[in-house]
Amino acid sequence: MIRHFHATDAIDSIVSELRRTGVVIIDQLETDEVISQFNTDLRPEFDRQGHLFQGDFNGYKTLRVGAVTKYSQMFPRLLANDVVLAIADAVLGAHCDVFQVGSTTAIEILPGESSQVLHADDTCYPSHLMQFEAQISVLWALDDFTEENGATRVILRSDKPDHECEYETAPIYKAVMSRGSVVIYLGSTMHGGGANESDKPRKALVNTYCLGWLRQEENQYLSLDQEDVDQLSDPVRRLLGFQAHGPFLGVWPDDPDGLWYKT
Ligand SMILES: O=C(O)CCC(=O)C(=O)O
Repeated sequence: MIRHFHATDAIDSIVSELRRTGVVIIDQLETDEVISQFNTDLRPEFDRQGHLFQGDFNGYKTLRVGAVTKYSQMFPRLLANDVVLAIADAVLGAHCDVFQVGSTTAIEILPGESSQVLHADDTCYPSHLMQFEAQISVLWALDDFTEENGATRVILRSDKPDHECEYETAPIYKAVMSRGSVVIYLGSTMHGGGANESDKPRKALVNTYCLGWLRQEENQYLSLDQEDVDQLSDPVRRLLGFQAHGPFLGVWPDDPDGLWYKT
């Protein structure tokens, strides 16, 4: 079973379950008003460009939008949620000076979509060479996630500890949760979108957070215009990767004041 927590639960106990099973749900982390506004902001983009990313992996009845920062003023609030950042820091902080965003993707699974192939998100890195987790994924429910409408499917690492081993026989659990909740999984956790057997779409936002010395999965420097970046608060801009990692990585010669690098 995927264990559910509340935002007020101790971060240590959430992180300990995340390390043990590879996945946790935190219920009602954001209000209905914020999620409604975010959905309203994203709608035109799902309709305009969502179909462009269809394929065998993403599905043919699924709409996707990347570089989500551009499309909603609510996005920074979701991205930089205190509980999410505390969990990311607990998992990643010991292995880097600062962690950063890996990717930002909104996903709408339409009725009739079949299950996505189970996969681990950290395969964008040579994670088999690493002794620790390179990233976590934080998937926000933008609609209620039910057994029928495509709730994310997950295999617990406590059932099958090594994601390289055969996982076909392990039980699969669905991240059933209400809108405004999040399912958080480690980069090594096997998971995938579920089949949507309902008559309504299922929307989600998935943000990944990775070690600050890794290349980001989604290139924020090319995805975001200067105007987009200028509108962000300093912490959010840094979280999106607009900073050096330590004094020697990602340095920028036009930064005589050292503001690009700040610990
Ligand atoms: O939509 C979901 O529930 C998960 C999607 C996913 O895992 C992916 O596309 O990598």
